[in-house]
Amino acid sequence: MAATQTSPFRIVHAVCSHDCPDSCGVLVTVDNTGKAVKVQGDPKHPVTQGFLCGKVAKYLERVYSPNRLLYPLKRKPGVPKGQLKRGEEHAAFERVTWDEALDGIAARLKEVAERYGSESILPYSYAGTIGQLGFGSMDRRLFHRMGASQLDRTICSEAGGVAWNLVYGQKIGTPPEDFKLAKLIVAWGANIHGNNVHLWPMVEQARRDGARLIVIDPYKTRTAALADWHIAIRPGTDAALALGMMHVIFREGLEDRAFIEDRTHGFTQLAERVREYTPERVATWTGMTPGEVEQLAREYATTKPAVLRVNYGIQRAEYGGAAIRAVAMLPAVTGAWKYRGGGGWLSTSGAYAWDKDALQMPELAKSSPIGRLARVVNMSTLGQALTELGQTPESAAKDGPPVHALFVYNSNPGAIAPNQNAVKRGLMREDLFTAVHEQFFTDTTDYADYVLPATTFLEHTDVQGAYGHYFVQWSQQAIEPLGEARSNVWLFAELAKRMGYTEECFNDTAEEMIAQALQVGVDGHSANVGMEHITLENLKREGHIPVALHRDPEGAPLLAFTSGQLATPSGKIEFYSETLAAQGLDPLPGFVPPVESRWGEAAKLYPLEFLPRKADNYMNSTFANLDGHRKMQAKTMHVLEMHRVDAEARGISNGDTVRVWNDRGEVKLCAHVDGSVPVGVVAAQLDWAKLSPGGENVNALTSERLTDLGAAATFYSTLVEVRRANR
Ligand SMILES: Nc1nc2c(c(=O)[nH]1)N[C@H]1C(S)=C(S)[C@@H](COP(=O)(O)OP(=O)(O)OC[C@H]3O[C@@H](n4cnc5c(=O)[nH]c(N)nc54)[C@H](O)[C@@H]3O)O[C@H]1N2
Ligand SMILES: Nc1nc2c(c(=O)[nH]1)N[C@H]1C(S)=C(S)[C@@H](COP(=O)(O)OP(=O)(O)OC[C@H]3O[C@@H](n4cnc5c(=O)[nH]c(N)nc54)[C@H](O)[C@@H]3O)O[C@H]1N2
Ligand code: SF4
Ligand SMILES: [Mo]
Repeated sequence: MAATQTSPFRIVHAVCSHDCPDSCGVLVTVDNTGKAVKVQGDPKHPVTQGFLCGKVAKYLERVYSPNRLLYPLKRKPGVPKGQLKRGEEHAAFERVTWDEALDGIAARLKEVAERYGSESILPYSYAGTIGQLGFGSMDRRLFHRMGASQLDRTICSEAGGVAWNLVYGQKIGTPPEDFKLAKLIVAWGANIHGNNVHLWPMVEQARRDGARLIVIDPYKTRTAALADWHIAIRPGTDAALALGMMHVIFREGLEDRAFIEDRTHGFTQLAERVREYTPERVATWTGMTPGEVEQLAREYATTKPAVLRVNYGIQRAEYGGAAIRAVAMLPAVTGAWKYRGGGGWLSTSGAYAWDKDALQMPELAKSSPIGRLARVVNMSTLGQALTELGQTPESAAKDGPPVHALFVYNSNPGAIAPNQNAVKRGLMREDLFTAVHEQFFTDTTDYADYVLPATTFLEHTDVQGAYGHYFVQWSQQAIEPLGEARSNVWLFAELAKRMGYTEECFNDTAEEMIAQALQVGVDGHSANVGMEHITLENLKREGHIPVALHRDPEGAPLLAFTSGQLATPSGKIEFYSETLAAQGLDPLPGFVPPVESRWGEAAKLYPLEFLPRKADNYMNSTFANLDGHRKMQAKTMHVLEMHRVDAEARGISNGDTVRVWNDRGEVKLCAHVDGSVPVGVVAAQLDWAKLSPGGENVNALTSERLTDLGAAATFYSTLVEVRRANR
């Protein structure tokens, strides 16, 4: 957006790149010295509506924090790896130039590749930025060319994504703006107020017009506290509830027969399956009464439009895939998709047909030393990858070499990866070389050989979609990088050159790559269906442009899944999946209790179900190091929320220091009796490990067990026991 000639300020259109469904349009005010002086939500963006969340409203505290990493660092000779106290990190490192850092890293990676094979190099990244370039572009080009192991990015949404796509073929749904029109909103494992706050004004508008809000969440979130009905379901039992609702719906003839006939596949089998899910049986699993199951089913099936906001909470459980499939089928059973403001939404990311091949260039793997795409390592089992993979002759023969070099960016695995003690053991290995590209010293940089300074979204250019709305957005660099901070694109392009790679693609600029991501049908790449009208030029001019899926040519919102062939094998909404049957998996959704649940063997030793939660004022582990954000979060920090019954059974009173432990680890927290949890469930929040008492956070307790679909992490299927700590 052009600045007026006389104004001492410019306003730049950027996008909040944190891992949040809202992907807010951000207007950055920059003064004539080049300093950003204000960030505000774009008032013209229909979902941002001019406001930012509490975390990012204070963003300049992050950008200009005195603790930003400003130049490359190298571990001092002889200083062992391991957790450092906040403020003492600098002493472990010495400042080097970018040239020294890049040459040093390239030399080590070459040496590792020669000695152990290129697959012993593992990139580790997730969603520090969800800009298309920052998340995955030049980095993938480099690592494909290198023949480094590929990373299966499963830590967040794979179980749910796979499950949703099995039913609908595409991750799209009701536009958030249409929630205003709903008469019933069900937030199912979705903390709208905390994690998706820009949906909240739509919910409020609907409620002003008479809608009811039902929240299904074991934890009494801010959203649950504001609901008309909060169902504190037991963790991991959502599939049972959804199937029980269908049982009631079919028994009472509340389904939409015409819609089912026309749009779905496998109704007969589904109807047969749900017969066993009587409200009485469902009640024993979920902790609800049979009457509540019936009431929910009736209210859901008879209120129109009814909309589900399903978030990823329910798929961080061992059978989270089955749970999302079952819940996702509800609007197909009742025909809720036919009504504007009805239906539901897990993610909108399937609406964005970026040309990923152009961005990531998997064909470069052919020029790598192994001449093919490399093996895939699951990021949710990082502990195993660093401590077991390839470390016995059998594993080496089956899985390939051990990991000898780890390149971390966009992620803080020292805090966010499950089974933290295994991860730490791995990071401590003397024979592991680790480089970390970061904005701050974190739990992970304490184990790095090199720490490289990264830019924030104010300091680099990118393009972004969203998983909570339908607008492609242009994110323009607003200020010069602080110190010697550099973007992901810059770093991986430079590193490619130091590795000796001469392909032209390593010279592409950010704008060229954005044009590639948006290109239509070039070089045999797929056309960007629904994004054909979006170009770099008009995006720069407009700031945000809706994808075509969102509106038909007359401008009316499209009703998802109500017409045409879907991208499922049958072309219809699939209740029954031949794909799963062919893999020997249950083709229908069913309820199986997690191994780590009150029904599992381990519950004899560890009887409490643990929710290691996200903090409302952080973004996973991001922001936890900033004092302003810590202050906002202080009330529930390092607190174990317990039900009175569980506390009394253990002689625990409010304010007691408690040990929370299982086979994998232990954390010390302060008991909060009468917390926001039902009987049998305890909850605590994710913080940085190094800022937690004892130097370990909640992920010391979580496991590397994977979900039924998508091989994803199971943070919310964790059993623990709790005792008063000896003081
Ligand atoms: N403020 C803030 N916003 C965030 C994040 C953050 O850390 N802080 N993280 C971002 C990220 S990475 C993501 S993926 C998104 C997604 O965010 P969500 O998927 O909404 O994330 P969660 O908070 O993990 O889960 C949502 C709710 O599910 C509940 N839940 C847990 N287990 C169960 C269960 O078995 N059944 C049911 N019904 N509910 C259950 C949890 O108590 C929680 O309140 O949010 C993003 N937004
Ligand atoms: N116990 C528990 N564990 C969890 C979860 C939970 O709910 N409970 N949630 C899980 C989920 S859903 C997710 S998505 C993961 C998230 O895991 P991560 O994606 O690792 O998320 P963050 O903790 O936000 O760490 C991101 C890091 O990237 C850095 N960063 C930001 N922008 C850039 C950039 O442009 N370049 C580079 N190089 N770095 C950048 C930030 O400074 C930050 O340290 O955590 C998972 N872990
Ligand atoms: S974190 Fe989410 S709500 Fe906050 S500014 Fe970023 S996109 Fe918007
Ligand atoms: Mo996530």
